[in-house]
Amino acid sequence: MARAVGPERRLLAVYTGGTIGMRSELGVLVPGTGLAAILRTLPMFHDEEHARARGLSEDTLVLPPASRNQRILYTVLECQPLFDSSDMTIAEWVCLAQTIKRHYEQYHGFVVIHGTDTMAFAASMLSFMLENLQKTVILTGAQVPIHALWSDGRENLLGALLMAGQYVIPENQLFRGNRATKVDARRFAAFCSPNLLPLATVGADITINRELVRKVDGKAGLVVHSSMEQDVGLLRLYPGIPAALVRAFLQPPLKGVVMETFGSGNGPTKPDLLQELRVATERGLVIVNCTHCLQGAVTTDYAAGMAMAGAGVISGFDMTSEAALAKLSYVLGQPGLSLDVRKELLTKDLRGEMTPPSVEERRPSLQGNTLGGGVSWLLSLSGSQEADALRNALVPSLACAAAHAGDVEALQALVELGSDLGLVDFNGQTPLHAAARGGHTEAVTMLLQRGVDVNTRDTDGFSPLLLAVRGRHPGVIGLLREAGASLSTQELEEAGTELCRLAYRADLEGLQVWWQAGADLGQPGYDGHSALHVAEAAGNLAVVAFLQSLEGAVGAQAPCPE
Ligand code: ASN
Repeated sequence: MARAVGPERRLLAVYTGGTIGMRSELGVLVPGTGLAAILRTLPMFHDEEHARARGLSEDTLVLPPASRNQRILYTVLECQPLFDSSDMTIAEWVCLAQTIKRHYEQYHGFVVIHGTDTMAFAASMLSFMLENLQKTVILTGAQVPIHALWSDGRENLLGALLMAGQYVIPENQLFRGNRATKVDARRFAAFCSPNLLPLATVGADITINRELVRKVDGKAGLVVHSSMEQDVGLLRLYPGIPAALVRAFLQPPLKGVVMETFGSGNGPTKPDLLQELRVATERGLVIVNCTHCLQGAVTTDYAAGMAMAGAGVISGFDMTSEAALAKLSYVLGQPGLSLDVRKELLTKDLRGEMTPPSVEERRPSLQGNTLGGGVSWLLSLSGSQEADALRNALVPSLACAAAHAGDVEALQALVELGSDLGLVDFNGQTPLHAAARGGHTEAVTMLLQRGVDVNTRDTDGFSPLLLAVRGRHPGVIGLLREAGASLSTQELEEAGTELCRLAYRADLEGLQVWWQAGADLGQPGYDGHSALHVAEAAGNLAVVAFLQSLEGAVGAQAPCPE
């Protein structure tokens, strides 16, 4: 950020509509043409004497001197048609970005005069469309028309022209545009920037918050990204929202959704709702989680927040919904990127729109062990082809190691990286096998919530359920059975001999986990004897009692939970 030098600063004021230039027609406000003509009559906006003495052309206005040796000259470019900003869409904002590009070399800075209702969306969209911006672009508007006796329009527009003329701030507003949101329909202080301090405050003096102003990269030229995805939407959750309604909203052609959740990114944990989210994200729909609170960020502090992440929803951290929608539109509109790279871009700060927690803050446990270090390192790789190939090769083994260690944070980090947790490692095992073998209920829950295949077999034909039985993990067995896991015919047939061995050793716990997993405890061993025969012969009375207590004695199977 630097103070602009030179005796004359030329600005382009692009007038798109909004209350600032509106007129009353049949008792309602409608967009009004001829803003430049109104400004020409107001001495604070035009120094007619100076314009004449300087021989300025008809379309050029000049402000009275703001500082001793500098004049701000500006031209109003009136768009056709003019809009109440409620009618603006991505297409109009693309035109706006292209207008700025067309006039970029001619002017020192730009003021966009826009309706306030959707100004936060406009500012966010422009922040993504305009890459390597090296000139100031300020959006301004008003709550009351500029020609009214008592209007905020004069102060706002004058402030914007002075800021854009005197400072080089490659940002969109005195608030950073992609951090602002409209919070009042009537008051003059209509906007706030809940998660970032203002870039500048205007009082008797203009005070610039220098550390917050993004640095200009002097070499790179302006790039306008016009291919913004239009099939993006915004869904606000409310208590009791039906899964069917969410399903209806998430249908194609929608490609990206900003989902406004409660508090720190929490949502209902109803299985049917989570299932709809999971189905949609697995289909390739990108969902970004933003809090509907004005201030604060999305976290996974609560199970209700973790459930969102588990369903494949990406954290929007402290982004406003407006910024998140614009970012989605930008990231999904970029041609030729894989879905994983798009998702990764969404978690990164691209234009100062969010404050992602540092890797250390996000995954404190990752730093203390080799596994976490590996995941952090993977996260830091950028999206080159080599990096992607390396990542794809390492992810399945790392995911299995994380699952076996019950390290849900590492698994979550891999999910944020866009990893598929259903992939198999060199043993043909999935993370679910590893978590089941390790007896980690939290990891198993997380994997099941992500919809991994519960009956997948490894290269030896073993299912996660069999590994949980062998590891004697009743908690995991319960979760797997609830999710529809069952032992295969081969696993059941082979169980007979094992059951007899357990009965001979009076290993009641071992028999119980087989029963819990749905095995037929009457299954004979290799010599045709059942576990009950063996227990009776060995005089293991507790085992005999247990086997007989099962409904219909042996031959009964544990009921599969609904
Ligand atoms: N409806 C108006 C608009 O957004 C509101 C305003 O500018 N104050 O265009």
